[in-house]
Amino acid sequence: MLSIPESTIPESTNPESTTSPGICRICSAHCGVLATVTDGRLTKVTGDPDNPMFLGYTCAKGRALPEIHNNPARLLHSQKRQPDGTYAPVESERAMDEIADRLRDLIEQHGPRSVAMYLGTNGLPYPASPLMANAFLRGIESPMFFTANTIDQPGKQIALAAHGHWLGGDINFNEADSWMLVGTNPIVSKAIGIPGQNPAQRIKDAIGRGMKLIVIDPRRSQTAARAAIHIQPRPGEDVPILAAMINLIIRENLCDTEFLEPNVVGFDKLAEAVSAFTPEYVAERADIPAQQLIDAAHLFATYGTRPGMVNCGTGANFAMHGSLLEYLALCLTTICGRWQRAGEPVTRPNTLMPAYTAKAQALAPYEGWGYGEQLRVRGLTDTVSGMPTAALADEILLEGEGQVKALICIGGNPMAAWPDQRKTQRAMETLDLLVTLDTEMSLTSRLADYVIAPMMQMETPAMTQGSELIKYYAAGTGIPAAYAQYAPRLVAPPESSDLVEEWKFFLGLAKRMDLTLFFVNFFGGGGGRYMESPPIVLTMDRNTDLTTEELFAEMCATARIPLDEVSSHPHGKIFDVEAMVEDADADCEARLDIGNDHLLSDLAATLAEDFRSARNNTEFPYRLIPRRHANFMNSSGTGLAKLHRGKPYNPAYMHPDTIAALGLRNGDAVTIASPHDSIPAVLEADDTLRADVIAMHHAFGGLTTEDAEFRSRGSNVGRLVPTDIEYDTITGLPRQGNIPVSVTACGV
Ligand SMILES: Nc1nc2c(c(=O)[nH]1)N[C@H]1C(S)=C(S)[C@@H](COP(=O)(O)OP(=O)(O)OC[C@H]3O[C@@H](n4cnc5c(=O)[nH]c(N)nc54)[C@H](O)[C@@H]3O)O[C@H]1N2
Ligand SMILES: Nc1nc2c(c(=O)[nH]1)N[C@H]1C(S)=C(S)[C@@H](COP(=O)(O)OP(=O)(O)OC[C@H]3O[C@@H](n4cnc5c(=O)[nH]c(N)nc54)[C@H](O)[C@@H]3O)O[C@H]1N2
Ligand code: SF4
Ligand SMILES: [Mo]
Repeated sequence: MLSIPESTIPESTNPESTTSPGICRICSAHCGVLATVTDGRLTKVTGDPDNPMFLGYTCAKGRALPEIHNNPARLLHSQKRQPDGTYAPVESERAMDEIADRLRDLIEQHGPRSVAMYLGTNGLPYPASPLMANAFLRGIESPMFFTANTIDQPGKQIALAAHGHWLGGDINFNEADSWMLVGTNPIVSKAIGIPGQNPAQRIKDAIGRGMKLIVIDPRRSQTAARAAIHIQPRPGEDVPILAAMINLIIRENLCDTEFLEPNVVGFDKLAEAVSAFTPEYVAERADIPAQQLIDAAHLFATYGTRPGMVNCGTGANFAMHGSLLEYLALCLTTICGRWQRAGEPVTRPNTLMPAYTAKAQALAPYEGWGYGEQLRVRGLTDTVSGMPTAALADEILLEGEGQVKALICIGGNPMAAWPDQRKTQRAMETLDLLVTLDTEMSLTSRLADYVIAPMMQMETPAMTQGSELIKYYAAGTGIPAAYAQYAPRLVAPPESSDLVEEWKFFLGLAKRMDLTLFFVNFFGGGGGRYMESPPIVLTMDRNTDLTTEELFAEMCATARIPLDEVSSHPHGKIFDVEAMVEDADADCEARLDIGNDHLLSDLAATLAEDFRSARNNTEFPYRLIPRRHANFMNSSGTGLAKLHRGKPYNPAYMHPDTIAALGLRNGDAVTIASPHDSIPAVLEADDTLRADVIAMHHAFGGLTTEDAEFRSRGSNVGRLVPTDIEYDTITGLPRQGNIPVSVTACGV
């Protein structure tokens, strides 16, 4: 039975203004907010003081939701490219007719593999959208489902597959005495390590309680500024640093042997593999004091009565050895026994996800890569982290059997965010059919045949299930409490608009193509991640007629707390769930593996790297590293004055002494060149950086022909990144960080 009624926009006694609780889903924190609708328009979004999880917290992005909704650049009608290259509105039902026809033709001529899909970050706000998109692709029997995950931190799932999962789950940050963060800045990103629900407050509380934080970052980031130990290394040296810490902890017998003995295999292999990573060797490589490395290892291994975990972020993952890095982070966590144990509370007990019994035991490693669909380039395959997105442009450009001819992009922006922007643009222009689902004429939409205009956040029902489930992708993510919120539609789409909900677009295509779809809850794609409970499968065909609210109710049919119970607490609720980690099964033989041969042989290979001559690269003397912008979610929002505050570009941040040594000045225009390509940029002094490093936000800039507009659009960092020279051989993730670059005045 349906528990959630189809929501109608609230009628208020005061017709002018209504304020209701809602959920911002711009990022995975999913803050509970208060949304004010005045005369049918979203006019104000603020924090919700009555939300027990967020206690009034929001960030600048969430508070800009009215400007995002009412943005004059927002598409109110789907668009179709005309023969002369301009765009004209097309009725959404008609667009579906035409797209279904073209897909049918392409599949008939070239087979189902010719149709690919790419899911970007704006799948997250609409929980049914990625799942229906994936069901559609399976419906046409194409294996070509790609997501932003494989240009993000795919090593997290690879590492979990190689190491196994601890079924007792994560330690609770809010109770821990120490924590280590490697190349992540959760105070800004709300993504990893420090819980994303108001991370600045969480870390303040934690430090007040006595927590000691170790942060490894070439920049004194907002998070590093709060660290007890901030290691500020050369970028790209995180693998040696973690190996050295493991080495020290093993040599000094600081491991949790009681935990290791019954739960873990591979210890001797790990000990052998890290043995060459002495503090002195790594200190020289990473250009850090050896004593600081030793102090950090000691702090992590011995400080406090409830010591914490280690989590890595994008900065560290982009440096080519992401899978190995994430594996070493799990190994370090495991040798110190940093998992929740029998008799302790379950940190992430699930609320809109199914209840389960957490057990103090291992789930054995499983096959993580090298199976399934083979790509036609670089020997890459499908993996537990999904198909390698960095190879999709090649699959579009490479002629022959299996060539991709049609691409559907959902809430993603390849032209802004994929590596090798020039190749990406060639690929987008080569496609027979490019469809984007986007709220504006994004860079990618400007190359599309059809742009489908979707409803936006507050025009659709919302729930926190998606924020909960990210814990299955990685340690240190997800909601650390039995918290959930549901919010109905809060505002009607603008008058005379023609907007579709994305999942209905895919069901609409399927109906026209007479497909029966199997909608699988929880995971839209990407294979064999572990979950305790079986997913829900819904069969959908041309007779299916569901509201989004009904679909949400189906998706939550196995929730620990029923959706109607959750929805009866409009400000969200932390439920009283007594979930404790139970003892291991008596017959459990599964073990975590810290001696994976494949990954440890990669570690041996890093020893052979000639770091001294790489350091003395006079042609490309600096290293370009990534960092997130507090006011934008990747490319989203960069055009909004309220968010860019007069600076619509992404500066090249550089240490003031380095700028001066180059004879340049703050604000100068420069050319940043990598061995692959170059971009223009504007220099900005930033003394939080190492002197040999430049930091830039990604996903800015125009098309490849629009470099002259760099002061109004910014510059595309992905342009500097080749996809096929240096990459993680398992996931295909290219070296998107630690990029060797030169900086020269460009006199604009
Ligand atoms: N060089 C470099 N490259 C990187 C990174 C880096 O740090 N450096 N980071 C990588 C990472 S971690 C990621 S996740 C990827 C991101 O890659 P993508 O997800 O492909 O990029 P986004 O810019 O997040 O794309 C978001 C798109 O969604 C649209 N949008 C906004 N709101 C809505 C909405 O409500 N509905 C719909 N349908 N669309 C909407 C925006 O207009 C935009 O076009 O980039 C990766 N690329
Ligand atoms: N405001 C905001 N929030 C976001 C996003 C956004 O665009 N804006 N994007 C979202 C997305 S898609 C993701 S994936 C997450 C990412 O979340 P995070 O991984 O936390 O990303 P960043 O905030 O860029 O933090 C990366 C840090 O790594 C450091 N770093 C760079 N190179 C290296 C290196 O080689 N080694 C080490 N140790 N550190 C290095 C950088 O200086 C930076 O401080 O954030 C999400 N949240
Ligand atoms: S932290 Fe994320 S979810 Fe919260 S208001 Fe900001 S963008 Fe929205
Ligand atoms: Mo990401």
